[in-house]
Amino acid sequence: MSLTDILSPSDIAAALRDCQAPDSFSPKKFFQISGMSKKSSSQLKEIFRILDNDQSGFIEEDELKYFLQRFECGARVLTSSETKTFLAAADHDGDGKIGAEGIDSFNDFTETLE
Ligand SMILES: [Ca+2]
Repeated sequence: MSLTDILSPSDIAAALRDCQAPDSFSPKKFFQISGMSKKSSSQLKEIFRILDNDQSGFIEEDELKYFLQRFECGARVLTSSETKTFLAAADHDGDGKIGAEGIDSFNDFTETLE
């Protein structure tokens, strides 16, 4: 299973294009453009599993840093401020990583942008 089995490659490309500039990454925007915001909970769970590179059951800060590269290996890494903002937005229980609650956190990003 890879992300392109779940998401359309052209949507992924568009989402990556949108955040090419450092510090321009917005989780909500990325989820919308990539089509992740339209995925079901079980599909988001698959995506979570792919992002959890070491299969620890959590997405740690290190894995989040390489978030964009999971979509395309040539993509940039997130800056430390982007990583921290993303983590803070998704880490509801404050343990410094995105865990079981992360699926719900992902759902937060699927809310419509204002
Ligand atoms: Ca992990």
